[in-house]
Amino acid sequence: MQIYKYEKGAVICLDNKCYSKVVKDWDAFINRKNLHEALLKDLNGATLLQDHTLQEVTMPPIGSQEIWASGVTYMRSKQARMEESKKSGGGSFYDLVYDAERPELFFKATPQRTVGNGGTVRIRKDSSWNVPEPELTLFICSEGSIEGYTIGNDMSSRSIEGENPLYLPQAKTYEGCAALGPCIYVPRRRIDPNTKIRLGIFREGKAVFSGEIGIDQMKRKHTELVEFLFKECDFPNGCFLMTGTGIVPPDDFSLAIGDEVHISIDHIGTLVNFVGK
Ligand code: DO4
Ligand code: MG
Repeated sequence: MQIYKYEKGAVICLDNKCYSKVVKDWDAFINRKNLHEALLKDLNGATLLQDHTLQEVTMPPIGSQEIWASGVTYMRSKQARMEESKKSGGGSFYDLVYDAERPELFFKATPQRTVGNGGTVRIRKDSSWNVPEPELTLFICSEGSIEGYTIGNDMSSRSIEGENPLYLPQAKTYEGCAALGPCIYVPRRRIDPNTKIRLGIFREGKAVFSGEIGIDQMKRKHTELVEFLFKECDFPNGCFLMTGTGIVPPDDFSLAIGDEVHISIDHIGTLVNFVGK
């Protein structure tokens, strides 16, 4: 089952049928334990849509929640960070965190800094090396259970992060630094471990990079990340947690203004964003 956010509420899609439901409070709508069962009950009061064009859904499926992120959860990410911070002497931190009990978790974005499908993500003006990071993103309810999944783009400055690992918050958090969408996928059980994430970057209509990774390549369990995130933080309306990237373009690649970033994850769909100033 997928839920999309639009101006008046939610579009709930199940078995190729889509229903619209007026929702006054998105936070309360998604922040429910056993969300899948709750949504099935919600279908009773919903209107069946005859004609739906979900490509037009552009609102990120977020209310007032914080977005957090995990890092260095895939081997490819560990290698890329070690390489980019070699000169600054920061390379070994990434090696250590990959194997440590405590995962790397960082605050990524507020809803205001986040765009939806079709929105414009930004690269920092003081950054020379920029990449999108395509990440499976968990929606966790206030009680700490994983209730859904969406697609996240953890836009990142590799030049700032590589200069000094202490600059991570500046490399990761700025206006237009995150995209979420197009919907929240709410399966009956946890997401299929064979799920694939795909990234395509297009410049003037031509593909300039493409990559793919399976979520089964992740070093850590989703529940392990959530357990650490919830240790000393409360999230009254739930929260989103990006689970890290396993796709990193080669070191000579940097995003340019006008690029189109397409991130697809099985069962969820495709999140398309444009890179702007
Ligand atoms: O440690 C730096 C950030 C790592 C990250 O965002 C990732 O692995 O996805
Ligand atoms: Mg990331």
